[in-house]
Amino acid sequence: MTTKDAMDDTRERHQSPPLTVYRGWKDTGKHVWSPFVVKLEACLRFGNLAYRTAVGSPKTAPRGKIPYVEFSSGEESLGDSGLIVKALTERGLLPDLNAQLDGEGRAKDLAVRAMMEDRLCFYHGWERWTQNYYTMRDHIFAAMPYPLRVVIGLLAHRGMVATLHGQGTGRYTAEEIASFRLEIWESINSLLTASRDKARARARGSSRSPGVVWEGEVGGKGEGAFLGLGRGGAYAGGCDGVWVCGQRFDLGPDSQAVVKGFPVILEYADRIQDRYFPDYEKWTL
Ligand SMILES: N[C@@H](CCC(=O)N[C@@H](CS)C(=O)NCC(=O)O)C(=O)O
Repeated sequence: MTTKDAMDDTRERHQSPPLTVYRGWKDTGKHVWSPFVVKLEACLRFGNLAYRTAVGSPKTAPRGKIPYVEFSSGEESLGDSGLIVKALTERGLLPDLNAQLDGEGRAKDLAVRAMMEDRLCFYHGWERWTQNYYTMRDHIFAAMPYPLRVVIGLLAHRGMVATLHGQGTGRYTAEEIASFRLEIWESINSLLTASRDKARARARGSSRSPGVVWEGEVGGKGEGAFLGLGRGGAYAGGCDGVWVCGQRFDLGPDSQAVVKGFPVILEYADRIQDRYFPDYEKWTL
């Protein structure tokens, strides 16, 4: 057992976690390749809710996708990262992570999440499944014997291409997709830069050292360091920064090159990683 495994075990034993998060892969001590899983884990950590991880599979998932969760009380399992967070909040297990946002902040939060989940996600899917097919196949289906992997891989590829065509991304050229993707990362970079600059300006007017606390980031328990869409406190984004953090693990080479061009995004992702995932292997581009 590695030190990380031992840390996980200890954390789980002492806090007797009320829920299990099924992540699709074992990968103890690491982020998995699903940004939705990373998003969910981040929300749980922002809210200081202990959990254990397990592999699971889309085949046994309530909505056919990972992540999904099960409660130790034996209730029905729940799927969909956003709906899981909502349900946990309604049950009083997780604080409302957006509690301090006003209407405008919530609207921005929703807009950023939609941009990442309903737009960038498809560009990344296109990059992974059409431009880096073998890497994707061999990671996703690593547990299968090679001949089966070839067949299932081809079926998955066909399904993904059909999905991308139906959704619309599959009808763009590679250049068009590259420009849309860049536009999104530029927007994230602008939000983060504005957030950091506001925090620095605030810090100049107080005894805090510049750059220590970003807009939207506070030191309190369970509060996140996010895009700063909120009013100077609490977590301010559903999965925006988590995507920045989480997608580092499944970015295709072109996306990695794009993100590498934005030091503020990298710095931000490092902060999330160091603060909330110190027990996970650190990723570098
Ligand atoms: N809206 C879902 C999306 C989850 C999702 O797309 N999961 C992917 C992995 S990133 C999946 O399980 N794909 C397997 C499949 O579609 O068969 C959420 O927020 O949880």
